[in-house]
Amino acid sequence: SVIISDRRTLVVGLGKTGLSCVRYLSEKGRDIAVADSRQNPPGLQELQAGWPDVSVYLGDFDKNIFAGFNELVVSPGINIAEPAIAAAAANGASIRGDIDLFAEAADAPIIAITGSNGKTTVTTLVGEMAQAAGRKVQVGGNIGTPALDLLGRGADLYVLELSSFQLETTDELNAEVATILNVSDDHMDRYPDKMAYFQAKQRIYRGCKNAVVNLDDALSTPMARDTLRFVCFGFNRVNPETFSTRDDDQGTWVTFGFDNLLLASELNLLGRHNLSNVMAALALGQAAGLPMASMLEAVRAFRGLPHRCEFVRNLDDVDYINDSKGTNVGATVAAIDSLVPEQGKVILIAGGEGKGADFAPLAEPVARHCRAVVLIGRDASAMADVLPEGVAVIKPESLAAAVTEARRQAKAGDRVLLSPACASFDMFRDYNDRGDQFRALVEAL
Ligand code: UMA
Ligand code: ADP
Repeated sequence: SVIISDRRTLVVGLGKTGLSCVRYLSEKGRDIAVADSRQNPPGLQELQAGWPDVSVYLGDFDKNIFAGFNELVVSPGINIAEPAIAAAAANGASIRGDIDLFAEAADAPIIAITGSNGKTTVTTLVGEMAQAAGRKVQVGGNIGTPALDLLGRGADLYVLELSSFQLETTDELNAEVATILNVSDDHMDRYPDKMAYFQAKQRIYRGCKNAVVNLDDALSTPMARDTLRFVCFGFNRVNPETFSTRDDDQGTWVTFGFDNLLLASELNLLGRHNLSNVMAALALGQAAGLPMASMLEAVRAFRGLPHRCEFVRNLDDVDYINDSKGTNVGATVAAIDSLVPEQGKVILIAGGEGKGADFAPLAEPVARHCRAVVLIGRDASAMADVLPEGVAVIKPESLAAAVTEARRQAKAGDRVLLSPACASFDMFRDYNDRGDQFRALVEAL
């Protein structure tokens, strides 16, 4: 029989996360090995240069190899239902992720943010609020820098964007403040059903001190009652301890309790969904003890992020908007609804790799607000199937042809919106690549 030493850890996956786990665990002196299902994973060279003694298993996951470890630290890009991982778990191995290791080691409070949409925007804004308040803040997680790489930098606050995949392998996060911004379908290629996706997101609240709850989305509410305090946000709900909005003759105010904080017109952001993101960020910062004055300063200075409802140019009285990060149906519905021009209609460019999503929720906003829909990519036909009669649907061969076609369809006062509702991997390196190509094509018109 196999003799399992005291604690052997297999780091599963050798992307950014896997490397951060190797760095962290080897510094702790732990006995580790690495596995990746690819023959040439991205972190291989760095691993071999930095840790030549660590064994690496490449290619299809092997149950017999996995059985030799009593702890697996699995990267978010890998499904924990993989047979070799499930078998190890059934044998009693603990299945963890980088965020679980981080939660154990964190030496400062954590603000943790998940949701189907708006995570990166809210995470960035909260980070800027903390900076404006003079805090030593480190921002990471799904947004880019693996959480474990944030340790040891002298932080007095961590702000983490977390995906459902990262949460699945996290037990108690014990965040100072946690939120689920909103829940709509995403990643249905990785989950058996919507409930499983929703339950993964709920794990963010485990052991948290403050929960920030979106009153406009019931799925944002913590299911377990282990939260000490709630701070809420939502449109048109002026209430104590709640960030909200109120309309008067000056316009739409963002409020806290009964106080007006700032006018929506002071924001440098497009779209009503971004007002929700601003309320969420204020609520998170407030729950973490950031002063209101520095939060408002950061909100007023914030210009949004590229590829998220980003204004590109106006040509012939038509706005071109790059929302390449609209990678699920909920994001695209929000983009259409909140970018309807005052005088015209939307020309939507969408399509790509649909991740098993149901496109049906697009039908209603498209029927109401779109003059034409230009579809590209693998799931163009599946998307065309759900679209209403009476809206022109065009399926060109390339993004370049799509941009030309959109220009041809647009009338003065319209907006051309790239918001694919899909991942980009069938045609592009990633959503940045897709958005950059769109921007270049539009600038060349
Ligand atoms: N992969 C294999 N075999 C393996 C390991 C990985 O085929 O053995 C594939 C995965 O299927 C995936 C790719 O490699 O297609 C990358 O997976 P990974 O787990 O190695 O990813 P990392 O490089 O560690 O990056 C991850 C997050 N990626 C994913 O969740 C897929 C990054 O989020 C995150 O920034 C990074 O950790 C740091 O925390 C990216 C993302 O696309 C931006 N996230 C999804 C999203 O936002 O929708 C969830
Ligand atoms: P995430 O990190 O969750 O993907 P981002 O901040 O990168 O979120 O925004 C991604 C896209 O989601 C944007 O391009 C926009 O279309 C949409 N979006 C942003 N915030 C919201 C929101 N609060 N509700 C619905 N959709 C949103």
